[in-house]
Amino acid sequence: MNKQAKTIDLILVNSFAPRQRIASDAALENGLAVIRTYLEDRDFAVYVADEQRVSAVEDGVPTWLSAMLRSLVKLQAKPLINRYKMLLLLFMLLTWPLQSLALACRQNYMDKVIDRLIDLAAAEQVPFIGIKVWGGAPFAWSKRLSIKLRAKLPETTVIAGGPHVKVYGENVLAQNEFDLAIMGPGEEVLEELLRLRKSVTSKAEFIQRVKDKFGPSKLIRTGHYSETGDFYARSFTVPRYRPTDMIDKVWFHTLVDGLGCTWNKCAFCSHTRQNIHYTPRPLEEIKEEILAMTSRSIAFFRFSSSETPLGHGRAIAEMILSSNIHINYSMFARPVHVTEETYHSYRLMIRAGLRAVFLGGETGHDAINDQIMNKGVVRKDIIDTIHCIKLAAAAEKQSCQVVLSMIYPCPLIPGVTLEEVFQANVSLLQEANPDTVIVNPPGVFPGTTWFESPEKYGFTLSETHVYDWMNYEYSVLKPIEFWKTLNYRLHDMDMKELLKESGRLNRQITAMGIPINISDDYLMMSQAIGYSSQRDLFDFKKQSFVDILSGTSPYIQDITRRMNARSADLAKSNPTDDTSSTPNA
Ligand code: B12
Ligand code: SF4
Repeated sequence: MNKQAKTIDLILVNSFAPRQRIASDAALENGLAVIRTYLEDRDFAVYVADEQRVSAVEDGVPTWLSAMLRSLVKLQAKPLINRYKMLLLLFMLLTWPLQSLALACRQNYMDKVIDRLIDLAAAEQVPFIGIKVWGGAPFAWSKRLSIKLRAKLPETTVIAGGPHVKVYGENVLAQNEFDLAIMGPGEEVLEELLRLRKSVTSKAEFIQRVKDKFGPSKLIRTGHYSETGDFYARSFTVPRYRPTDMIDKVWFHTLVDGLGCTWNKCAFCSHTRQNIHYTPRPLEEIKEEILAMTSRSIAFFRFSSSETPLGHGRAIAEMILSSNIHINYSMFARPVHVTEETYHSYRLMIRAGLRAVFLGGETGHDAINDQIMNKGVVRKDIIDTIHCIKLAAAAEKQSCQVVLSMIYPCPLIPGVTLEEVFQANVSLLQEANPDTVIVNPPGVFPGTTWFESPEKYGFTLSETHVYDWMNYEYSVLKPIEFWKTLNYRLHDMDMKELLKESGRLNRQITAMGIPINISDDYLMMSQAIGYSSQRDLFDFKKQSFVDILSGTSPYIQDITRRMNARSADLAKSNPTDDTSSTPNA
């Protein structure tokens, strides 16, 4: 790790898993770049440690082992072996000890990263370590880092933040895992904490001052998560990526186009923990951020807000077109009651570079969507919105692919059977024909309506439910039947049966010729390198599956190289911007 000339005030660490979780795991690390940029502009020295890189899944594993695993996994995928159950079983048995060895090597490597971080913190006497915590294995790793670091450097404060804290809030601190946690944007509150730390001489004094200022809880809620409205998130920061931030990464930038969602009422959704529903980001700032990125060869964007409402989406598209900006982007959207205006909005957005939409549909059964999901949309809206996007794309002579997200199985209401919901889902998909579908089993997250009244919805949750889910490691690239099971039930189904049922729908979808589990950001980028047919998507699934199962990355590396080259090409065709010559570039 490179030392900085100035004493480091804060080390920011991205947590990571031993294996890939989705194909775009190694997206540009926007959240930590935002915090670093904001704090550096206020004269703090920040060091970012980010192991989340495309080829990093192989780090720590001997080359011979990776090569052997890859060959065996490839053989397993061969139709001849796949057809004979005994032969397949034999191959799986052969692979199993190698898988365990490779995973042990990864764990060992991950522990070494912890030691290196502790050495750096000790050498520089760094007062704060901030961890961007992701769920599952990265959470376990974050806890190991925190425990070991605090044992060795008791005066260093460990602060957790990022996606896992936004979803689980105070639960990430239930066993004193970290000194503090921030639920929401971290940049402004970290500035405050750093100043506070400089004003006292010991960690104990600092923690006391934090309590005096923020209250007794070790969880500080900021931005839209703040309960009082007196929140820290007065500004948006355009992050400055450095060349090292871009090495071995997938060059798409997550652009904060706004915060939250206008509906904010779905019964299962953890985003509803935000107290303010939706705030659009000013267009001028969005423009500035896009141009800052294109000046760094980044022309692919994933909008971050949980929903980009049509009005704001249209305004962004108008700004992009009138500024002669050339980019590709993807976004989350809600199905709507389609009108002429919807069609024209989508045409405009597609003209401006919209290439993929992640649409939350949840189910094709209207009564379930209403009484169980509280989604606020009906089956017709889902079908019409998908058709509208397709028609708009055809009219623009462009491709814009749709990922439809569903929850199945799900809680039921009297008079409706699971089979009826299954059939309603299948017929929805037949009519809507999305490009890809993601089927999630029903997760019960803290702060959601399902979590508040589990019995009303037919869930039986164990005492350790939240803890189990916080640590639950899964990968959307793996068939759902291979996921680990936890102790929770829905109606008369345990988790094994729930996963089996999700798997049944997945198989039906695949049989309909629709590929499953491909994220919108990947769709948007792969189209740019000519992968647009369903056959291409199936091929992508097959090849990336070999990577993930073997813990290797040749395919993802290859496809990333091509996507990044395309990103750089597209970026060149954009207007230049003054901020590109910042000293940190
Ligand atoms: C873009 C995105 C991605 C990108 C990640 C890009 C990136 N580098 O962050 C990609 C596509 C790679 C991705 C992947 C995954 N994602 Co995602 N993703 C999102 C999304 C849509 C936006 C996040 C974002 O960029 N926001 C804007 C930036 C500025 O915010 P931020 O990164 O959170 O950072 C701010 C704060 O969190 C805070 N902060 C961040 N780090 C730290 C650290 C400290 C110390 C402090 C104090 C503060 C702090 O300050 C930052 C600046 O304000 C959210 C949903 C949403 N709308 O929030 C889901 C979401 C975060 N993802 C989620 C999931 C489940 C996943 C996957 C596991 C997908 C999967 N099912 O396999 C993978 C995991 C990837 C991994 N690395 O392990 C969950 C969270 C799960 C969890 N508990 O960890 C979310 C909330 C969606 C959901 N509701 O399910 N994702
Ligand atoms: S699922 Fe989507 S639409 Fe529903 S509250 Fe969450 S972000 Fe909003």
